[in-house]
Amino acid sequence: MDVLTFGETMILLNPSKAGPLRYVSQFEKTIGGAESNVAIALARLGHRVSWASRLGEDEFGLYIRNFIRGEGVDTSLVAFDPASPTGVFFKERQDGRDPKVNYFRAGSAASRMGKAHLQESEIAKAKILHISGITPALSPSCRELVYHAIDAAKRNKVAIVFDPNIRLKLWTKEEAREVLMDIAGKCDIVLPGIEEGLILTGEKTPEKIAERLIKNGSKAVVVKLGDSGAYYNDGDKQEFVDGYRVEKVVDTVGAGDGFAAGFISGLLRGWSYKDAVSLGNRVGASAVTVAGDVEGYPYWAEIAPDRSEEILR
Ligand code: KDG
Repeated sequence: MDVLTFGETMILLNPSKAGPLRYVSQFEKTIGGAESNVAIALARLGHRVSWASRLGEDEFGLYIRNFIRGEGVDTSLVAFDPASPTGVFFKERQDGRDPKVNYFRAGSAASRMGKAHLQESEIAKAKILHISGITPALSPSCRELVYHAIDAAKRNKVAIVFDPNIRLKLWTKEEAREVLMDIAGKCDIVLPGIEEGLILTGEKTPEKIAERLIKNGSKAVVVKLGDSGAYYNDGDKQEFVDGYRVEKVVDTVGAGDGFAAGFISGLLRGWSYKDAVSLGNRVGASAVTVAGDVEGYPYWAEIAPDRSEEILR
């Protein structure tokens, strides 16, 4: 296995028009979840990736599992819970701005994940463990699972990539900062957005944010800067890497996950940090051209048509 990731994926209901949801009568059903977004994008780039989770034993749970499995992601570590439902969320479109997000996920099947859910032997099989800061905000048992996964990865020398993914609808800034800084300090590579960097470190510039996170214990940091690209500090070298511009931004949700997948793909290919970050920028940019999270992620053949036969091992 190249990458193991775990977290909650929900049914995403996208409104047919902009404006307050009380005036919207039609929605399109798809799925949304940061970690499964990363898994799907990685699978499209040609990697072997497993997504572990817990879903309700209901129609929505089956739909999510089948969708993700259909994208070529290993879902053998997905469990179905007969006692709690699959989470749901609605986007609320606001013209010219990112959509608002309305969650119906409290008490969901995924929020009941815990330590027992992910065996150390499964974590040991991966080259990279991807963790997002959404999971520790879901419940105390999910937080325990995150720490368990980090400890197991460390014992088995599996590199850990951490995306803070701060969701202020799930907890306060203060709580998020305390828990996520602690987790970040235990992870090898941290991928904050610039605003997340400010929340975590109190610093405003990418250079200072990266410096603070390295002092906090991480080996490398990449600060995402939207269409301006990204800045990395790998503990040795620091550099800004240009972004990719797209013609029309429809919805930026899913861009950070695309970035994580592109960057991880570059690392797995043994590329330099600069090239890995650039691939991250490219995959992230392709996510913003569509309303759903994953529809825009490219296949490896689109990235490198001349190397579409390349098989990664
Ligand atoms: O990164 C995209 C996700 O934020 C979105 O799909 C929903 O996972 C999600 C969350 O918990 O907010």
